[in-house]
Amino acid sequence: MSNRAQKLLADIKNKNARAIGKAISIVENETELCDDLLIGLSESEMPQYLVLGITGNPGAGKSTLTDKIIAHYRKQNQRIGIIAIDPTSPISGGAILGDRIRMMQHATDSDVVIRSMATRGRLGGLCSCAGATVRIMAASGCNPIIIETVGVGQSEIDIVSLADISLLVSAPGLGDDIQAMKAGLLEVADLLVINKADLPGATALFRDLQMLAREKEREITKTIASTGEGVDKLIKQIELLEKDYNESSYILKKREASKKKEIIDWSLEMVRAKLEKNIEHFALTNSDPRLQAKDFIKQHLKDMQ
Ligand SMILES: Nc1nc2c(ncn2[C@@H]2O[C@H](COP(=O)(O)OP(=O)(O)OP(=O)(O)O)[C@@H](O)[C@H]2O)c(=O)[nH]1
Ligand SMILES: [Mg+2]
Repeated sequence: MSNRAQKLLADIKNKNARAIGKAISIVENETELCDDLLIGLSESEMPQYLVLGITGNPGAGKSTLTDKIIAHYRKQNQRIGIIAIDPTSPISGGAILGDRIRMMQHATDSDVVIRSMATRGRLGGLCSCAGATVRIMAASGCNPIIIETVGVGQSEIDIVSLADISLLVSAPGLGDDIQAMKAGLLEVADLLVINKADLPGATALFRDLQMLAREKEREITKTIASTGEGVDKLIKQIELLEKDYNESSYILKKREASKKKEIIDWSLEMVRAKLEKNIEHFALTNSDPRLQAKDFIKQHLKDMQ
C-alpha cells in the first residue's frame, strides 16, 4: 500500500470527515488511489457494523423516519453513517435536496456521516460504490450505516442485497396502492413499515399488507415518523432481527450474497469501460451487430485484468 493510501486510511479511522469524503470520491470516480485504498481497507480489522436499508415509495416518509432513527442511535452515542441514494429519476428529482433539508438537524453533528450518491450512469447499479462506501464509513466507526433509496428503478432491489436488514416503508395517500409496490420487494424486505399512520387509509393499507405479508409471518409496524410515534417499537424489531440473524448465521449468508452482487456490479462496470474503449478500433463487418458483438467480446475480453 502506498504512503498516501496508508495516510488516508489512518485519517478515516481517526474519523476525519474530509478524509472520509475524499475516500468515497476516490472509489466513486475510480481514481488512481482507489485499488490501493481498497486493499488497505480489506486488510484492516473492521469494527462490527449493521447495514440498514430503507426503501419505499417516493414521499412515504423514509427520510423523516431515518431522521428519527438517527436521533435514537445518537442518544446512545453511536456514530451513524447515512448513504442517500439518488436514483436520478424524473419522478423523484430533487429528493436529495429534500433529504438534506430534513436531516439538517444532524448536519452539524460530526458523528453523523451523510453522503448522497447517484446511480445514474452506473451500469452495475448501486452495489459497487455503495458497498465500498459502507466499509469506509464502518472503518471510521459508524454503526449502523443506513442506506436510503427511493422505490423506483433498480436501486431498491439492490438495497435489499446490500443491507443486512431492509425496511420497506409504505404510506397511505400516495395514490399508489400495494399493487404498485413491486411484489418482489415486498417478499424480500425484512421489515414492513406503514408510515403516516395518522392519515386515513392507514388501516386499509395495513389490512392489504397483512394479507401479503402473512406467508413470511412478518410483523408490520405502524409509525408516524413526523412525531416519532412507533419508532421505538420499530427499532426494537430491528434489534431483535439483528440478534436473530446473528445467532442463526443468516447474516453471514446475506453478506456473502451481497459481496457476490458487488463483484458482479464492479465487473459490469469494468467490462463496459473496456468495451467502450476498444470499440473505436473494431473493424465493422456487414453481419448483424448481435453477431458482431459475439466476435467483439471474444476478441476483447480475453485480456481483461
Ligand atoms: N402526516 C404525516 N406526514 C408525514 C409523516 N412522515 C413524514 N411525513 C411527511 O411526508 C413528506 C415526505 O416525507 P419524506 O421523509 O421526505 O419522505 P421520503 O420517503 O424520504 O421521500 P423521497 O425521499 O422524496 O422519496 C414530508 O412532508 C413529511 O413531513 C407521518 O408519519 N405523517
Ligand atoms: Mg427521502
